[in-house]
Amino acid sequence: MPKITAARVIVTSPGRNFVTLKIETSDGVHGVGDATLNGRELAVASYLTDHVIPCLIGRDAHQIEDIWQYLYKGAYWRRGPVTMAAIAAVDMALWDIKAKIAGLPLYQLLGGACRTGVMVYGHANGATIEETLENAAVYASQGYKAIRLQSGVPGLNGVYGVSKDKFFYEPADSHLPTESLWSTEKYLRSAPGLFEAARDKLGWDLHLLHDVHHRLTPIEAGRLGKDLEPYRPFWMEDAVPAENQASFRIIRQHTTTPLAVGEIFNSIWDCKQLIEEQLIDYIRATVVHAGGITHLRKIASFADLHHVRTGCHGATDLSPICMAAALHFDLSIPNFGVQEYMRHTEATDAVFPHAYSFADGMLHPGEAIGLGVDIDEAQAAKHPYKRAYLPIARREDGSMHDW
Ligand code: GCO
Ligand code: MG
Repeated sequence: MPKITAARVIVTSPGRNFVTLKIETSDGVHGVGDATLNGRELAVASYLTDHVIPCLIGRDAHQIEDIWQYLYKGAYWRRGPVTMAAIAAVDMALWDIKAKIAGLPLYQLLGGACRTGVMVYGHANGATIEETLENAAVYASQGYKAIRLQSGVPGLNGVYGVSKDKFFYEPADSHLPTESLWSTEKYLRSAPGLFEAARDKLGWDLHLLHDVHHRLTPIEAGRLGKDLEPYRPFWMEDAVPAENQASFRIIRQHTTTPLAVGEIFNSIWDCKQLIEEQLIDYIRATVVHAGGITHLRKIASFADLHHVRTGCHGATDLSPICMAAALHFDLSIPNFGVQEYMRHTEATDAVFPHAYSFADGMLHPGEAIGLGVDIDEAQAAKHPYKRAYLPIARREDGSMHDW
């Protein structure tokens, strides 16, 4: 049996912070897992180094399910983003090892390919509607079949989803949280115009998506969903903060716009009611933040029973390791919907050489054995950790709003 002989955490910041777990085995095979938790990276690094790695040494690397249960049940303190990102990193690395030993790309171990590629959506954004649509046209010309549209709101000094750099959107941009202004009234006035203009300019063949980033109440979300209906959006994402799952009933009562939620979910318990009551259409939980491939498969299987498809989070704060894991997963499940794909910078790609590739609006994990991604430790060492936070949002009266 391949025994776990060593494991270590590598923190690197090629433009943004990433936390990686590398597990080595007695067979000489190693595996990698993403453990990045944007803005709280070192908490997961410590959880792994101080509390998980000592318990892994000597274990049979093939026992993926048992190790998952051991780390989840054994901690006593279940769930939460730090714990679940740490467990996810172990899980990814062990699947990587198992597939490498089998000599197969991981998706073959997950049941094989259900599709020829994974449809992805890119991010078009701009300070104005015109700028957003120009940007969207560039994505369309690159072959994207699905595009997320975010635009500045007149009267607000910078809103969620609108970045300085058009192609490398990176919200965690400062050593202390920056502050942006929010007005629900102004946003609700401008958002439908973006979609109306988008259909005029881009036509009806593209899937158009929008992220509300937890900014609305259920009844406000119902109204926005209704206002967007004529433009047939692919989805409206994170319409409200989702701690209260029952609140989605109100949104559902008012609109047929498809709903997506879950990029910050950590386990099936965060979406059990949402899925069971068919209150959503897409579940956005990811490999890294929802307990790894082992747990995400459970969520996806449960979702499949309730007509819910997947739409995994894929922002740049998820490392190429998570992206590779997501692609193997996406390729192998029956109820895949779409995969978010924000390109990483060249510096990040140099730290994480990978086999996945983009063509015709689709990603494919490639045929390399394992996850098909690795960490170049010499490259990683060139980029020391740099504290960085996501911004916060305040309303016009100075009170805190959801981000
Ligand atoms: C998305 C997300 C991101 C998050 C980021 C936070 O839909 O891609 O909302 O933009 O803000 O991943 O860590
Ligand atoms: Mg989002």
